[in-house]
Amino acid sequence: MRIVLLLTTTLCIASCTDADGLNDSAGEADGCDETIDTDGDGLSDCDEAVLGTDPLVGDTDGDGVTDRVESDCSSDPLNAADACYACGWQKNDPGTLSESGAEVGDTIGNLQMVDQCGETVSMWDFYGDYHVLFMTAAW
Ligand SMILES: [Ca+2]
Ligand SMILES: [Ca+2]
Ligand SMILES: [Ca+2]
Repeated sequence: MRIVLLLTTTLCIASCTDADGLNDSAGEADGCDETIDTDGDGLSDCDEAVLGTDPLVGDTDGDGVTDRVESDCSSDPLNAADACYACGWQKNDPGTLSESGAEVGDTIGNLQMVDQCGETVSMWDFYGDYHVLFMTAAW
C-alpha cells in the first residue's frame, strides 16, 4: 500500500496538472474531485473555484466564450469586455508595463494594430515572448 501512495505522489509532482490539463499550482483545495465538471465547460469545479468562475454556468461573464476557452487564451472569464483574440493570440500584458522609450532595452508604447484577422490587438499582449513585427506603409 505504501508503494502505491508513493508512486501516486511522485506522478503528481512530476505532472503539475490534472485530467483537465490545467496547472493546479494556484492552490486548489486538497481533496477536491477534479473529475467533476458540473456545467460541462471543460473546467473542473475545483479549477472554477480557483478562477472564481461559476461552476454551474459554462460562460460566467456571458460574453459568448466559455470559461475554459477564456482560461486557455488568457482572457478574463469574469469580464465580459475581455475576450479572446480571433487569431488566438495570448493576452500576456502583465498590467505592470510602462513606456520607457524606443532604444534597445526600452519598453515601447502599447501600440494598437490590426492583425490579419481584422482585429485590433495591443502590443503589450505579446509581452514575454519574441515576435517578429512586419509593418509596411504605402502612400
Ligand atoms: Ca466547469
Ligand atoms: Ca466568457
Ligand atoms: Ca470574458
